[in-house]
Amino acid sequence: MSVMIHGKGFHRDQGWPGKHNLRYLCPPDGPPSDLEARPSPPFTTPFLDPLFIPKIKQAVDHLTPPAEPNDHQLFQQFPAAVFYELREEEIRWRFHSEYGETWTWGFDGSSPGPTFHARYGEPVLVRRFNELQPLWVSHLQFALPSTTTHNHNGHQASESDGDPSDWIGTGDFWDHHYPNFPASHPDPADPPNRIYDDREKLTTLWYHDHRMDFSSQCLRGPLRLLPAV
Ligand SMILES: [Cu+2]
Repeated sequence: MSVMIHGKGFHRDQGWPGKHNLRYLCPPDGPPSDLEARPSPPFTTPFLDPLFIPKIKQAVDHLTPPAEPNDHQLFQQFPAAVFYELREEEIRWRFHSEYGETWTWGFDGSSPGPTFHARYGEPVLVRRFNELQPLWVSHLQFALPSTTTHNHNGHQASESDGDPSDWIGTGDFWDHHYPNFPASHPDPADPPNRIYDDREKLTTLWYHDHRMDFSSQCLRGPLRLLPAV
């Protein structure tokens, strides 16, 4: 069979980008003999589906129980007044119209999860609930339903950073304090003063599961940092 892949001008049976790199894959049980004939994940036609645009995450009025300021190293310095609840769930999802529906994990019912819009100078607190099915009940047998979420490249204290060993199990929640301040360094002429460099400001970040030995198991989503208003 010879199928033109849209926009690329090459054929499935004539090779595809990265095909020869398959020999470098080292699955723990050894590479399947038909890896090249039946690559995993299977082919999809690029640019066939409209891009999935995650919902914009909406804040909640308050958290119950409230966040504990003393649990966060930077809370006094950057008190959060905007609160979010984020839920990790097992969901049915279709990643591409050429695939069937499959079980996966998502944040707030989608994969990737919702987009957070945050602003510099506006610290937020995200309460993340692990509502995944317990081990052996979950449909995903290759992942562990104990999770920790890292806001990639965000400047946050260690307890909010999604440390690989800070995982929580089904039914628990974890509070992440995101101070949303730009990178800075002490002013050499006046050390208590800090110098901010606009070139160090981040704009689009992503958050993802960060559990030790199971990093980035299905759970991910975008976060946009917008200029201060
Ligand atoms: Cu990361």
